[in-house]
Amino acid sequence: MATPLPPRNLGTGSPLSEQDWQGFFNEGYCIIKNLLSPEEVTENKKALKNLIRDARKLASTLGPDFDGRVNHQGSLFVLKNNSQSQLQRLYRVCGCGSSDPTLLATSRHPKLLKAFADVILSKTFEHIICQFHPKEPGDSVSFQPHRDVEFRLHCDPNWQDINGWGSYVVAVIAIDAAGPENGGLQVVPGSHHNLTPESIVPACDNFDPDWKKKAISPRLQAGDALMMHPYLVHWSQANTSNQSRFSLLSGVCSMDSNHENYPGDCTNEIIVVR
Ligand SMILES: O=C(O)CCC(=O)C(=O)O
Repeated sequence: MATPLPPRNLGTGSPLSEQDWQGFFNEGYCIIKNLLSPEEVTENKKALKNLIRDARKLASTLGPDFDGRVNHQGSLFVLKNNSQSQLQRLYRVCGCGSSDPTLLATSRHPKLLKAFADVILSKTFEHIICQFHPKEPGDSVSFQPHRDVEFRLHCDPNWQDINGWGSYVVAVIAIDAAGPENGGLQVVPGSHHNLTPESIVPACDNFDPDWKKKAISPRLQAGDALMMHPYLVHWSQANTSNQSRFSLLSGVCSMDSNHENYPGDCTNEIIVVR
């Protein structure tokens, strides 16, 4: 039996084809090819390198073996130091749009906002995630299998799937090309079906061996964005290549789904797509 789909009312001006849009609901993800131009990719790469430079300076003030979170420049840096107070690992920078206007603008790229409206089924939504994941060669950063809704529920136990179709979407914007060799995302198509926030159990504690067989690692070119349904099981392994995998994550939710403040000054803004 075909999976039911919501009515598509906001496709005008969206970069998603009908097939992409249906893929988001049927498979749990879709890809926007060339969301960013090569010039935009270069500009964002520069901004992210500056952010790493800032993280290095910050790390030097935090002391030996620091391992934790620090608010800085309106963003939340999550990092680990070595015994010489040097940055050993930058896990992520939450709310990174507060540190750099280019990153904020990219996370709210006009084409992306149209795509968000198209899959979140509303022109009004809340921007809660603007996050940098550096995944540098040898940094050992990996992500266990999870569904993003687990994090939404962790941040906000009163989180609600207001629109009944997930009410959250994240776009993983590739600033570097990504694939399995540099710690790219692995997704399990179709793993998002027949779930509600109430029925969610952590995917890593309830790992279905079939997921490993079904998982695919979509290859992204720099400038592409992968949009994910919040109930889709996904994970990523450490980057064992010699190529970085910089990603900028932008996530939005339906109005009234979220009741919490997210890290970073630039988050929790209400966006209205014109
Ligand atoms: O970018 C990655 O490698 C994983 C990101 C992820 O799974 C997430 O933020 O939910």
